[in-house]
Amino acid sequence: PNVSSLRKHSISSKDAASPVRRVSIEGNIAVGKSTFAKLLQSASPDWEVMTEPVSEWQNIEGKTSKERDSSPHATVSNLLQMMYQDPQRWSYTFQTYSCMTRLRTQLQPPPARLLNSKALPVQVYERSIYSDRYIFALNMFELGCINATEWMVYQDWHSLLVEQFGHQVELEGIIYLRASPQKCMERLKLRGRPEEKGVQLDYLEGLHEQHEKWLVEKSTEIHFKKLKNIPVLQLDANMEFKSDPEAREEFITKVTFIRI
Ligand code: DCP
Repeated sequence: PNVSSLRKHSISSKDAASPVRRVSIEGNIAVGKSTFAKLLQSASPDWEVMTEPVSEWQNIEGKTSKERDSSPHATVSNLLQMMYQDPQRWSYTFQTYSCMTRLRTQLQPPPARLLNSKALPVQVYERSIYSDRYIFALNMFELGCINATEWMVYQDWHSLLVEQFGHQVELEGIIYLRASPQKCMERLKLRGRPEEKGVQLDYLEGLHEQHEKWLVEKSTEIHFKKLKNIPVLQLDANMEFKSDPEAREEFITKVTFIRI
């Protein structure tokens, strides 16, 4: 799949019922998804980024007013940290919560500005409920951090959610930011998120393999027919697109091309 197949696809599959197109940015930890998403947003007013709800995973407390009333001093948990510190104990819980909060975020209606746009508005997701399952949860299962029963339960509720809500967050394309695990490790160290201090290169290598199997080799067993046919635009994210204006320009050109 290349840029032209993504373009062809987006023309033919424009869903008249949906006022916006949705595209997800996928890639390894710290590859630069947020930077790239901001770049897209600044390049065109018709692109709106929905960021990943990482802060919710770092900061969990009772959400409903009833819960707050019953325990005003509820402790705040950092589930991201708990998962990295004790993956066997917390991976299932983390994967449940990250997928649920992502879906909740992505189900929010697009802003009016986007709906009123005369051009073709695009909502850009940082990751998707599909990478939650086919990259992270699957990887944790294969590493033995999610056991067979947890994996069965995860897949069961994930499939139900996709059946019920999938059409509301349906993707027209995926942008795969592809970089070597070594490059991601450099960027991860540079950004220094405290919870990720213990992340080792072999973990990033495992996640890289999962991305390759899903988006390049297409050998991951995917359970949703529509997802199998989604076009993928691959970008070489080893380039320093944050600091190099030429690399930035090249990325934008490739992505805007798919909108014609
Ligand atoms: N994570 C996870 N399981 C998921 C989703 C995310 O374990 N299903 C973890 C990986 C990271 C953190 O959550 O430690 C944030 O995930 P991302 O890689 O999506 O976000 P980044 O901030 O690393 O992206 P980037 O630097 O590319 O913008």
